[in-house]
Amino acid sequence: MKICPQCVRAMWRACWCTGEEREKNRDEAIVHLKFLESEIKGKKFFGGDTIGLVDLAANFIAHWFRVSAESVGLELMTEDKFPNLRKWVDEYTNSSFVKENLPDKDKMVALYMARYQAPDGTKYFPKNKGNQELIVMAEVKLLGAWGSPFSRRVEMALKLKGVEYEFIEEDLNNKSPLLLKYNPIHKKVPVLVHNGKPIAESLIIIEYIDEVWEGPSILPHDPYERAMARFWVKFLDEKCMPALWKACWSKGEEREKNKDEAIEDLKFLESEIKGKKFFGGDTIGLVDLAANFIAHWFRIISELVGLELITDDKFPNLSKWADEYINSSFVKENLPDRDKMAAFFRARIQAHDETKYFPKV
Ligand SMILES: N[C@@H](CCC(=O)N[C@@H](CS)C(=O)NCC(=O)O)C(=O)O
Repeated sequence: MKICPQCVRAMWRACWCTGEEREKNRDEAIVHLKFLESEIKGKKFFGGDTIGLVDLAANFIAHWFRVSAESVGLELMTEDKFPNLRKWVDEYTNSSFVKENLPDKDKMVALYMARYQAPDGTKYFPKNKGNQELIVMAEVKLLGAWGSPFSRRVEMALKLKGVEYEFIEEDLNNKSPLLLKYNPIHKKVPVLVHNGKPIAESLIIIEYIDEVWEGPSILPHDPYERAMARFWVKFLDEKCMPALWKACWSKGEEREKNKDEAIEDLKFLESEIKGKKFFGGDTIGLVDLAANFIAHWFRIISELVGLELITDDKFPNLSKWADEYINSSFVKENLPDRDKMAAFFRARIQAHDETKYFPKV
């Protein structure tokens, strides 16, 4: 028997939510608990006369949940509704072996209360809200910029995982105190703020997202493949993208030189993508997200500045990938509008705007 994660989640959320949300989670938890109630009926432990795997797994219900429910005044596993489960909880938590191995109840209450009073609320822990209301959901904020390929990568990773988040648009010409506080070293977007804790650098953020949230994997499971994915994204950010930028924004002889360098880099990508739909295989992965820039941004800019580089005849595989990628419905929905981007770059070109985050012409 499996103590299902939905049950644990619903119980936990019922503790830390209020109002309608609490009711919804409470109802969901009750449905799951009823199965346990009937499973434990007539038995001392889920394992029979002795503690077994299911009892160990149900630890959370017997101790953690009970303590947190008491702390927040939630009535759920009541004697009248769940007599067998309550009996098991008592037997279990009072058996000398278990008692010795559970965290101290008062210490647990103190921990929950401290979290409750903390300004930033951690995942699934409550946040102080005006009239002592509690909220549950982990807070995810993304400081980004609509036109930034780095910030879009992270948004796509969050969306691939189905993570709800609040997007905070930064004005990069007038950076907010929040950005300077959360990314004092680079002062750049994106910054992911998860339960008040900031993480900067898009590739590091994506790895974090992949580790923290369930859902489709963004990095490969195989350690060697993972290492290779990391290799390619480092290559993209540190070598290939700067070379493409330089080729776009230079002129004359300088451009020819930069173009040759960019072509050399692109050839490696051309052979890496050969025979594959995405760099990640059949599905979009870390390298595809990182190569965002090539598929969308670079194409727009190179058209505007009259640079022919990733052509169908010279880079057939890469061109095919770029087409497939930007036309996949998920990606399409998450890229900045082509015309808006073009207008943005056109204005920069006309104004000879050599801002920090755009290369000098
Ligand atoms: N290596 C960083 C690059 C981020 C980056 O360059 N962000 C640009 C926007 S596209 C930025 O914030 N620029 C502001 C500045 O340079 O002052 C990452 O991967 O997150």
